[in-house]
Parts: sequence; structure tokens; C-alpha cells
Amino acid sequence: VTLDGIELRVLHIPLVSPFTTSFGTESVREVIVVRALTSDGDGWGEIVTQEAPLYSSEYTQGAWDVARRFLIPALLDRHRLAPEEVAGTLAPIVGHRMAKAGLELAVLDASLRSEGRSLGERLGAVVPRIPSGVSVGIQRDASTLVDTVAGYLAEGYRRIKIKIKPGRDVADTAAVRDAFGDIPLQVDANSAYTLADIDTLVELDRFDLLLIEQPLQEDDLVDHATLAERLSTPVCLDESITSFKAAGDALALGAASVINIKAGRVGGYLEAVRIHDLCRNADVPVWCGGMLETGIGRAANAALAALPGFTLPGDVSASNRFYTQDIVRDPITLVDGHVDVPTGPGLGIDIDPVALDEFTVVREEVRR
Ligand code: OSB
Ligand code: MG
Repeated sequence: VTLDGIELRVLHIPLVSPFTTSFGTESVREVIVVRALTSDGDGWGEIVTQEAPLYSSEYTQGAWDVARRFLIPALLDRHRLAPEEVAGTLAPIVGHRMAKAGLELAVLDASLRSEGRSLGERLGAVVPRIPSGVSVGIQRDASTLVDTVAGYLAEGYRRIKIKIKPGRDVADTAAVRDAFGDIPLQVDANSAYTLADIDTLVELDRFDLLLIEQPLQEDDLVDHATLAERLSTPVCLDESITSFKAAGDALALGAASVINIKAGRVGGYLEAVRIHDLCRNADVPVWCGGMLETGIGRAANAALAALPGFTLPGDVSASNRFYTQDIVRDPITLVDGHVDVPTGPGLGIDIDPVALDEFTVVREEVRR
């Protein structure tokens, strides 16, 4: 595409209910929406950073600054640019993968729209719809958790993931297992433990979980390998998998037997596909993680999760899991526990300009 400019917006979108993890509670989703302005039309992307650097080192104001001062100027310098050239163009700038991913997605959307091709087709989707899992935050107590999970099961979600942290792990997991029996269930610690907690983590083995997600810190690959030796529950990495290289290293070390793929965390949907291919060749199951995406990123995640190596249900839930009002015209819904892979050109979404403006708190346009 011929890139004439990029518009960035910070949005504040209220959540239907507060979302609590081991690292904090959010009641408003702060997110950056990217619009690529090209001679062939607009393309949309989303930078999935959160307000504070608690999940990863990236955060909204940091992403905004690096995008505005370094990433966007580098892209605009190229002027004519294919989506496949975005990552290489931005490679000299270290890190900031979520910011890079959001920009790449906007260019990819513009380019695919101009070709009349869908993102699913471009990435290699093989199914028209995908089973939907839901990520359930830490609740006030175990009985509230059971009620919350009951609601999601009644809606049809095919897999439950509960957030855990020290002091809210074994009893919460036991409560959900006892209440619902043999449902597909997994837990996510968001790095809240160390190897000193190994006895608690071993206790989780009795619940026959699909996996335990990111028990230890981001750079604890060797400790994760040590832990994996001691657990019968498969260890899945999220935070640690920051790139194709990190994924290969984690597998080589035995630090993970399952990988959560999030395009933002690894620098883009194209890098995400490379990790998928690596894992598929190694017979390692992957699933699509989420970052409370708006309709933009949610559509892209549905396309990614339709690749053949995504053999576990992902955190690709319906828009109404998090939002009463999305910024796209027909947000993703749950039908029979599945979500449809969009088929329209690009992301296959139609931005709702009124909702977009309603949630926008800052807007800036950078032109060449
Ligand atoms: O660890 O998977 C995570 C949300 C924000 C940051 C990290 C995580 C999450 C989730 C929610 O679990 C996933 C979703 O978007 O549904
Ligand atoms: Mg996670």
C-alpha cells in the first residue's frame, strides 16, 4: 500500500464488570486504535497495551510515545510498503512488540481490503468457526466464582479458564471442579508464583486441568522447565513467549508443552503464524490468547485461531464478555459455543464511527 499517514487514538471503553488477575483489576479498557491512511483506503489495527506495565513492560503511554516518535516515522519514510515489510522496517527499534503489532495489523487490513481478501484467508484459516473459551477473573470468593462460571457455561462457552494467584488457587479450582465436574478447565497465574511455591502448584495436579498458564516470571524459562518436570499438568507459556525465537527456546528447554499465542505480545499476526507453524511441526498444541480486544483485534484473533494448529479453544470470547458497546457494527457473538471467522475483506469489520468517537479520549494524526 501507499501509506500517507497514521491516526492513533486512545480509547477508554467501560467493561461490563471489573476484570481481576494476579497483577491487578481493570474496570475500563484503555487501548490504542490505529488507522492506516492509504491511497487504497483505510486499515484498522489495535495496540493491546494496558494502562500500566503489569502484564508486560509495555503500557499505553509508552506505546503511544514509541509509535509517534519512532515507529510511525519509520513506516512513513518507506511510503510504499507491503504488510510483510512492516516487521523488518521496525526491527531496528528494540522491543515494543504490541505497538509494532498494532501498526502492522492496520497496514495488513488496508492491503487485504484493497485486494478483496480476508485476513483468515491470508493467514491460512481452515475452519469457518472456532470453539470459544472464556477467561474468568478472580472473584470476591469461591462461591461467586462458581456463580460466574455457571453463567458462562449457560451461555455456551466451551472451555473455562480461571485466574489464580497465591491464596486463591487450590480452593478456587476445587470449587469449580466440584460444581461442574468434567468440564474443560485451565488456570492462569500471570507469573504470580516462584519455584518456592512448587508444593501448591503440585496440588493442582489432582484437578486434571488442560494446562497451567504462566505460573512463573516472564524470563524464568529454566525454572519453568524445572517445574514442568514436577507437574503432571501441562505447562503453557504466555508472557514468556515474546517471539518466534523465544518459542523455539522454550520448546528446546522443555519449559512449555503448550503455547498461548497472542499476536500483540509477539509483534504481530505474521509472527504469530510463524510460531504456529513451528509448534505445529513440533506437535505442540497452541491456542489463541486475548487482551480484552475491541472488535478490531477480536476479529483478527478469530481469523488466527482458525489455523490448523490451534487445537485448544482460545480466549476468543464474544464481544459482550467484556463490552456492552463495541466499536464495530456487528461485534463477534457466541453461537453454539463458537464464534465465526470473519469472511469480509481484511478484518471483515465495519467500524462504528459514533461509538469510536464516544470512547476516544485522545486522537492524533501523523502524515508524511
Ligand atoms: O494472561 O491471558 C492473559 C487479559 C489481559 C492480560 C493478560 C491476559 C488476559 C486474559 C483475558 O486472560 C483474555 C481475553 O481477552 O479474553
Ligand atoms: Mg495469560
